[in-house]
Amino acid sequence: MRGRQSFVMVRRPLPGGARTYGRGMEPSRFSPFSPRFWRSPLRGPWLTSVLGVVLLVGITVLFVTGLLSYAAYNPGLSPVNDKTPDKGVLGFYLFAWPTHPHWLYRLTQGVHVTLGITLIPVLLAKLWSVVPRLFTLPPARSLAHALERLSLLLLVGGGLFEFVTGVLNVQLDYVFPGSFYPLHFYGAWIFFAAFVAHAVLKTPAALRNLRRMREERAEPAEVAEGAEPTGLTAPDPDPATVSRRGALGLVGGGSLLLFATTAGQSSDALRWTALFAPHGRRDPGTGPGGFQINKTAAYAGIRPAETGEDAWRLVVRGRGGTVRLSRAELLDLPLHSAALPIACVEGWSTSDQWWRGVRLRDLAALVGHDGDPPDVLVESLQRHGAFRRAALRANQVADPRSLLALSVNGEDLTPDHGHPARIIVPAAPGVLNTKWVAELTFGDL
Ligand SMILES: Nc1nc2c(c(=O)[nH]1)N[C@H]1C(S)=C(S)[C@@H](COP(=O)(O)O)O[C@H]1N2
Ligand SMILES: [Mo]
Repeated sequence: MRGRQSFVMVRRPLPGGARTYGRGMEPSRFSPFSPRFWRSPLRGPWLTSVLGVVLLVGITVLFVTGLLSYAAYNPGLSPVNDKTPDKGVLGFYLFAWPTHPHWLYRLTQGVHVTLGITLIPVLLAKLWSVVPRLFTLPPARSLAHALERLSLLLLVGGGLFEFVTGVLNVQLDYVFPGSFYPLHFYGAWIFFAAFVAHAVLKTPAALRNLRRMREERAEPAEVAEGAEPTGLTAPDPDPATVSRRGALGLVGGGSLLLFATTAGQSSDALRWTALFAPHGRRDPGTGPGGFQINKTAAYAGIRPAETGEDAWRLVVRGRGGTVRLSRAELLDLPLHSAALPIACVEGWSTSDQWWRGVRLRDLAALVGHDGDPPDVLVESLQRHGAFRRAALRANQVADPRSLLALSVNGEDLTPDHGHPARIIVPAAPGVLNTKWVAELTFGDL
């Protein structure tokens, strides 16, 4: 492959348009496996290094916030919460999700989704910048090279898979019924393993490129000239139509635009700006219940007949026995208020709403769990769907702000927000805030 080397190293046309490679060795410029097929003068170590360093930081944050989100679901607590029962050692880091600060999940998941969407242009530009390398022939020169190619496949495939599953889940409302969690979770580990291997191999060179650029105040093109041959720089470039800095500006501008049309999903006041956020345009109505709704009562199949004062009874079970309470009886128990947000795995969240209801720990005490309340299994009136049941951990039950809420912002819960009663727990993902609650079982999960 002597000829191929020279394509990579020599990019300047010689006088008279002659090039240094021999005529007979020129691969076709119509084959993507030929370096001559890739003609953009923008490609080069500089562009790839800048994008790579941005992704190094960004994807690490995505991975950490993703693992936090997984932990926040309490998957280790009960099979009811666990969408990935075969996780094995991948659950090694699971911990009891705290209830402080009360906006914790709002922050971590808002960052996860908004950052993920913001990084899409950077990811695509990075792939574009290295695409000639993805086509290099032969596929494997040695075992080590074969392994490198395999890790690249997992890196590119895994990266695209994680971004696509994440965006689809957020945009299309559970296109993978029940299977999003395992897909996105196992995919994340495969992707991140390949990402770490890649970062260890490439970060030193990327940082070297950027440092040279700064120290020598060199132009991007000169950095490309001086850098080791990477197979990134077009041997036979077309004339430039935009500078490398200009191209970077376009990518950054795209990211900024996505950020500006996504970030508003974490604020009630700015939600109208969140054009790319899910439920951004679903009108939750006005008044006390006029904040973001995920699934409506109609969607969940809740019939008005089963939520009326005569029909509905809350069943509370514990080691001391079982009690059944009407809504009127619940309203006669000591009521407490808590200002807490709804924060969904999809990234959107509401500002704090004023919930009022019975403390979960008081309900535990009613059925024989005084002092030190245990875990609780919450079951909804809803008959189908992944979110009709959820388990809460003892620390969540014990928090005085954890309520079986009966009203919000000064009025009875609306049907869509969970009337006759719903769970609200500080710092927890929305999915644990079960609506249309029918039964609570303390202890014995
Ligand atoms: N029974 C039941 N409770 C549920 C859900 C559901 O689908 N069914 N969705 C959960 C999810 S994913 C979220 S984000 C919150 C949304 O609450 P909201 O619609 O009142 O904003 O409710 C949670 N409680
Ligand atoms: Mo949610």
